[in-house]
Amino acid sequence: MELQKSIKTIVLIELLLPLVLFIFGAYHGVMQVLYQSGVVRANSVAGIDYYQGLTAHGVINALVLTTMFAVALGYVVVCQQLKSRVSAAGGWVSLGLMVVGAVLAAAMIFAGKATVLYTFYPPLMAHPIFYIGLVLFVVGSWVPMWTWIPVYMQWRKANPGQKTPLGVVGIFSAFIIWQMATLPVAIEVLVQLIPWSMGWTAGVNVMLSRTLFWFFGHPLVYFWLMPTYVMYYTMLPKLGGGKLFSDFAGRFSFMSFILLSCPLGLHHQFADPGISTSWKGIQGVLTLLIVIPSMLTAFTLAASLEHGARLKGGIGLFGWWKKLPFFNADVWLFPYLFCGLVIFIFGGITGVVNASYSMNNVIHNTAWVPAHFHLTVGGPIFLGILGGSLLMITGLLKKPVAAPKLAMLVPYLWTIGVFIFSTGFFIGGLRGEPRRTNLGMTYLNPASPSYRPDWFISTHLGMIGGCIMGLAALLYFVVVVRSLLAKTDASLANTIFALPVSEPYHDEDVPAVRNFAPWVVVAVLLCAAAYYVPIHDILVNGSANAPGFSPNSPAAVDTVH
Ligand code: HAS
Repeated sequence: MELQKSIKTIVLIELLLPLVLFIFGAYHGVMQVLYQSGVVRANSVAGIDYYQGLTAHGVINALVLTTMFAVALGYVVVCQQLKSRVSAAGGWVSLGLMVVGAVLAAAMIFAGKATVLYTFYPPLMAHPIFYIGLVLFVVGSWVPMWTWIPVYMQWRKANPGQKTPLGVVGIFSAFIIWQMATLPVAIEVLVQLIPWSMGWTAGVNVMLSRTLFWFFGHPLVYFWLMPTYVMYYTMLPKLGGGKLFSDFAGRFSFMSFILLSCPLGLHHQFADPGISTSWKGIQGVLTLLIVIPSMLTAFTLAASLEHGARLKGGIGLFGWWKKLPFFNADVWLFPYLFCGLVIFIFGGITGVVNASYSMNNVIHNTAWVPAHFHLTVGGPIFLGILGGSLLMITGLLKKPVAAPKLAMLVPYLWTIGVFIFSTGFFIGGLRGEPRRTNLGMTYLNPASPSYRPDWFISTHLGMIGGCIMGLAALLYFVVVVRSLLAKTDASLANTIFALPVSEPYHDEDVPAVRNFAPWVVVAVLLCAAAYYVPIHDILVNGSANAPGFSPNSPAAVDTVH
């Protein structure tokens, strides 16, 4: 069924607007590696200083692009797979709130009044409008699921006994995680940060806000991951010429993420004071458990790809790989998903290193951490967003993908870039290179007493990789703009746009993964169990409330009004 007209317009705005913002996000990414390597030795370029640029890079790429894509994909999957219409009014309200929120937050960042990085931890203080923008953005992103639920309930009534389509399970799992995750950060922003930035409270309990942030921050990464996992499970096997090896594996992975995404944010706080080591240890173990759905995904997708390749005549233990459509421009989407998987192998392994309490001591707050997350959010998720956006934009506008060969090369170029970038950052991290630091001004400045020539190679590797990633992003924009300018394809105009959906090879029917409710209940209980004591300890043992700071000065600021 064709997407209803208004929802089509909403989805297109949700895909195109963040891509426009991404031009700034990508530019500031390239600027980061230039500052880091000392190629640019300055505090600011074109009136935007280092930390402002880093904040824009993180907020645009990690918060706005990812969330709007999740909502857009959610609309298309829910409407297509449930063959239903959804509330257009809800869609406009959601879009309006997200756009106003994103614009307010971006305006504060570019005005230099919200230089607080994407984690906005206090005591760094932003202008209240930045926090209000974030609140509007998040509330806007809540609305779509509330409008999808009645549609889903009607579908269940009309289709008794039928399994919910797998893509819908993935989208609902993502947004359930999002609802659960955003409650603690809503408390942080509404109760702590807005009153503090307004000057109504003298200080803020930094430990509490960091803990509330990471209660949100880790499930956030799985919210980023889920739309790409939906594409992996529902589209990739078909693009590879085969079927999804196990339908149950997909459902179980999605449901496990609901269960395990939230109660483990303390692994970002292993180095924080005020939280007992036992609770850090417990959440560390839970973190290792969340590797299970991803390993299950790895084996299931590998088996699905093998199935497709063997159907096409692939033989031998490894010979079947040759039959996958790596360089077939007709299936240009395949490399976006496949390269993401290859990158994620390394993102996953380094995640396990991070989660290991003792090894975390070596890498925490070093360049290792951005190396890890560019192999996760900057790898599979980002490539999924690029590929998925191009597919939906051209599909909904009934236009051909201009330059499909170029479109196909983008993910390979990005992969080369991100591997070089991360190799440099991993090596640097192990040598103590700090993250979030304008190294060119001090450590890589031969005139400085802090000069560290041993960081030259790692930062320059990062710079080369970052520039290749910038080039890949540029080529992607060439494809998008050329596709937008292309004429509507007459043959496409008469066909209904639909996302590819893989059939299952094993279509198991396991009652445990048919219903969300038990998973949500256990997830809420697990969160309560994992956070009750740490938050209680922070509140009871207390810490002096901190005044606000800006990253450029050691002196406290009253407000940034
Ligand atoms: Fe992470 C820090 C632990 C996954 C993102 N992570 C971050 C930060 C971000 C981030 C943004 O425990 C920095 C936050 C900040 O600013 O401070 N992370 C993990 C673990 C996992 C993990 C255990 N992270 C992610 C994902 C992210 C993400 C996903 C984004 C979406 N991470 C940590 C920890 C820290 C951290 C600590 C704090 C560090 C510190 O000290 O600050 C796991 O979920 C990973 C499981 C994944 C796998 C990989 C499965 C592989 C697959 C591919 C299969 C390939 C196939 C193709 C089939 C086990 C599915 C075959 C092809 C062939 C060629 C063979």
